[in-house]
Amino acid sequence: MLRLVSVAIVGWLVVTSVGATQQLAPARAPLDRAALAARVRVEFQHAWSAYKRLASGHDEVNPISKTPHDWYPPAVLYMTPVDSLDTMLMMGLREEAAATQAEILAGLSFDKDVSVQVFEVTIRILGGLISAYQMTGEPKFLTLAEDVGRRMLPAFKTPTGMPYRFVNLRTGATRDPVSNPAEIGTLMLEFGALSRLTKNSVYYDTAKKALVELTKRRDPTTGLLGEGIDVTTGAWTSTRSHIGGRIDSYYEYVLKCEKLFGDADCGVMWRDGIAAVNRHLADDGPGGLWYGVSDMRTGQRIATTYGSLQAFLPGVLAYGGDLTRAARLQDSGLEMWNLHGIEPEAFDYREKRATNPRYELRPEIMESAYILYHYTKDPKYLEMGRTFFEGLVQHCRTEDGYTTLRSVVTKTKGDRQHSFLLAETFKYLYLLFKPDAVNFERVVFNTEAHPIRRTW
Ligand code: DMJ
Repeated sequence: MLRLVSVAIVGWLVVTSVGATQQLAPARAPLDRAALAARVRVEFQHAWSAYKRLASGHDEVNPISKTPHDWYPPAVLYMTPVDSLDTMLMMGLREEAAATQAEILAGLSFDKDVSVQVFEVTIRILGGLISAYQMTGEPKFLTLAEDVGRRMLPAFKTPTGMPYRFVNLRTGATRDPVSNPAEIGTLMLEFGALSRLTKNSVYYDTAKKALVELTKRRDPTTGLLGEGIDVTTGAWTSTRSHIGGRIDSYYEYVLKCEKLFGDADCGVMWRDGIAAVNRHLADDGPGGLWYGVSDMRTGQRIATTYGSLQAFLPGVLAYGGDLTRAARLQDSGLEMWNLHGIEPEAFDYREKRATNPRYELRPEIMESAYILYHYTKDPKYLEMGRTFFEGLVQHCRTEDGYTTLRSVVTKTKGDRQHSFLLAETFKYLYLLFKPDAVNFERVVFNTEAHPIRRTW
């Protein structure tokens, strides 16, 4: 039987169990949710003002070199403004929101001879515009959303109906047939909502066909997806299966597609898919619950790697009703975070070692804390949120906004303030401390944290 002994020393809390000594953890001030929400809001403004000062009119800012960054130069898609607007509205930053709305409506146009990544433009731009339309009631946002949605449709003209990765916004020319489940399966919420809002079913039907065709190609024995597939032949190009980048948000979207549209096919895809994941990818041992990498054909484990992208899964498990696995996996994520005071991109959970030491300002672990707190009201998730927020501020804040880390071990800084820092990372932290800023039951967040309301 485990006996716990708790000793409070001035400024420190020592918790030991017989036979195991845990690390000394600094005692913390009582958690003040309103004060934390206010601090998150101030840090969001710090990041936004750096973007405005150094990169206004561009996609993102490089905060160390103090230069702008555009994804598809010379075109600009206003990634940061579009990604940030609904966060500003939720935070009650009225002046910033009004100016950002005016800037987007005056400057954003999709008539550009550039080849763009369908997935990224869908989750950031199309998702952001749909949220902006629903939150402001401004019809020009819907016009822009429909314009970009229509320009992406040629990507789906393949023998399988699964889209190319890139499409030219002006000419419709496509490229990069080797795609992956995340890029094929993370379009349904935005395209589906666009159909509902414009009453034109083409977007819903096109994204759904891609999702169905992808799902049909799951391994018939294991039920797993690989991480690479050729959209022209339907053949898998990589049979590595996991819940990280290139596959992750497929699972998120089949669940959310059922929640947002009541689509029963998506519900079946979710239940079958997550059952296969729990069976073949979950790694439940003395070191806790993790999800690793297996071969989709055999289910055999080929790597014991988790990471900052995988940290979305506790939230999605909780959203799907599996609070037990969700809570255990989030505890594992916290352990990964605590090793260096901030989480790595990839982590070998058997060796307890960062295998890719970067930190990209990712939000997934905060998002999971937010969703778990919503369902459980367990204050431990508020404490986790405080840990994540403080680590972010301590290691990634710069004079000019926030930057990535090249290494969570050495804390060497990178040079990019990704737009999802403003769309997601600060939004989920804010909502964790101030949940009434949004009605959780009335919206479904897309994978870039843009809330979509079921108005149909
Ligand atoms: C975001 O663009 C989205 O959350 C996507 O699903 C994964 N990558 C980033 C954040 O990490």
